[in-house]
Amino acid sequence: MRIKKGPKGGKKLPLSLVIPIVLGICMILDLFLIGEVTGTSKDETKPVVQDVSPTKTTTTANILNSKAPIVAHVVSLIKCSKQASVTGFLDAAAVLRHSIHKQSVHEGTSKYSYKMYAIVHENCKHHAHVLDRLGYTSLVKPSPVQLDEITPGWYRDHVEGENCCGSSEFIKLHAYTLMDHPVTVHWDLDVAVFQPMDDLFDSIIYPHDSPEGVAARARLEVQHPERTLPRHIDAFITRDITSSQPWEMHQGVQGGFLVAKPSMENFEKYLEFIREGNYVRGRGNDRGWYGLGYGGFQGAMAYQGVVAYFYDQIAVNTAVELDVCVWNQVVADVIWRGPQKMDHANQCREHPRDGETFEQNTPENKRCQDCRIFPVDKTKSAHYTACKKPWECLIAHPRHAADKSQQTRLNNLTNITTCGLLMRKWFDLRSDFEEKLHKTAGVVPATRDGSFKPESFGGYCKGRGAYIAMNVPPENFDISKMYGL
Ligand SMILES: *[C@@H]1O[C@H](CO)[C@@H](O)[C@H](O)[C@H]1NC(C)=O
Ligand SMILES: CC(=O)N[C@H]1CO[C@H](CO)[C@@H](O)[C@@H]1O
Repeated sequence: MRIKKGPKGGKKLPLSLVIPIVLGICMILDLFLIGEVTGTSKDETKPVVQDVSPTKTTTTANILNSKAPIVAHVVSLIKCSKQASVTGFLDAAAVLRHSIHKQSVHEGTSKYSYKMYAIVHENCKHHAHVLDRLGYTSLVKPSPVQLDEITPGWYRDHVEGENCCGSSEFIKLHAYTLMDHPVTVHWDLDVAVFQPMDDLFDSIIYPHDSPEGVAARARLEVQHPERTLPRHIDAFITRDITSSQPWEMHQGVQGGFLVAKPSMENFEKYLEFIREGNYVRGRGNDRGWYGLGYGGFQGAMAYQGVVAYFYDQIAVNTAVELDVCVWNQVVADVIWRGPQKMDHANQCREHPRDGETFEQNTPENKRCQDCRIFPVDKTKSAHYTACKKPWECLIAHPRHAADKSQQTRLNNLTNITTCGLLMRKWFDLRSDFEEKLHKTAGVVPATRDGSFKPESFGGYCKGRGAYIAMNVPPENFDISKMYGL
C-alpha cells in the first residue's frame, strides 16, 4: 500500500503503536487552520497491516459505587477511510479521558463523576472496538438526517460538500439524547481539560436562585459580561471568533466544545429545521440558515452553523457563550487584518457589542481579549487547532506565502510561546497516564528521549513530525481497574 508522504517524508511507527484499522476523525476548525498555516498537506503515516482480533466488549467504568452525578463526555467518529491512518488517535483519546478523570470526583477535584462515550457513524462501526479498551462506550448511529429527508434545493445539493464530513457530522447531535445524564459534553478529540467544569455543570443543574446556582453563576467566565444570564441555562458554547469578520452579525460555534443538558426535544428541533433545508447560499448577514447570517463560514451548513442558529434563533436565551480564552482555547488571532475591507483593519473580528460602533470595537478598547497571550494557568480547556496537534510534533509557524496580506494574517495567527506551554500540559497528562498504566497494567511507558523541543513536547518528539506514540494497553485491558472505579 502506498500513500502520499507527509511534509517531511513520512515516518515509521513501531508496529505495536499503530492502530491497525484506520479512522478518520473530523476536527472542523483544524482542517481550516492547518490548511491555512502549513498548506493542505496533512500528516500521514504508512498504514501498517496488523491482524488484531476484535476486543471483547470491555465493561465500561463501574462508577455506581459513587453517588456523584455522572456527566456524559462524548466524542464522535464520523468518517473512516482505508487510506488514511490517524497517528496519535489512541493517545488523544487516552489523554482526553485522563484529563477528564483528573478533574473529577475520583481525584477530589470536582463533585462530578463521568462516563466516556464515542458516537460512531454506522460506516465506521468496525472501528468502534478500538476505543473500548480506553473505556469509551460506543454508540453506533446513522446520520440523524438522511439526505432524502431534506427538502429538495440548494442546501440538499451542497451539504455533503461541507467541511468536514457533510451531513454525517450531525451524528454529534446524538450527544443530546443521553438522557441518563444530567449534563452531556461533546468534545473533539484534540482537546484537554485542565480545571474542573463544576461551575458549568452546576449552572445547568441547579436553579438560578439556589445557593449552588447563584455561586456557580457568579464564577462563570463569559464572553459577554454585559449580557444578563438566562434564567435557565441549558448549554455552554464558544464561538469560532477567529473565523469571523467584524461586519458579520453572527459567528459560528466552535465545534470542539458543547456542554448541554440532554434533551430529546432539542434533538428533534434540530432535525426538523435541518430537514427543512432553508438555507441561502453564500456568506453574509442575509445568507445561510433562513437568510439570517449563518452561512459561508467554516462548517456553516453542518454542525458549527446549526448549533449557532439553534441557540440564537430557536432555543433563544438558553445558552451561554463562554470566554474563548478560558474555555476551548485555540490561541488564535481575534483581530481583523484584511486583506478585504481594510476599513475594518485592527478591529475585533467579533461583531461590535450591542449598541456599540465599529470604531469602538478594538483590542485597545478591551473589546476583544487577545487569546494568543492569555495566561496558560487561567485556561480551563484547550483545543489544539491553531497550535497544531500535539502528536504532529510541529510548531505552528507561518508558511511562506507570496501574498503579503495573507502573510500578515499568518504571522499573527497564533503565538508559539503560548502554544508551547499548552503542548507541554498535554504531554504532562500523557506521561501521567502512561505512568499509571505502567503501575496498574505493566505497560511500559514509551521512551522520552526525543530531542525536538523537549520543553514543549516533553521528550515525545524525535524531530519535526516524528512522534513517539504510547504503548497501547493490552486488548483485555479494563481501564476502570486502572482508575480504581
Ligand atoms: C506570545 O506570548 C507571550 C506570552 O505567552 C508574549 O510574551 C509574547 O510577546 C507573545 N509574542 C507575540 C509575537 O505576540
Ligand atoms: C499583535 C501582532 O502580532 N501584530 C503583528 C501582526 O502582523 C503585523 C505584520 O506582520 C505586525 O506588524 C504586527 O506587529
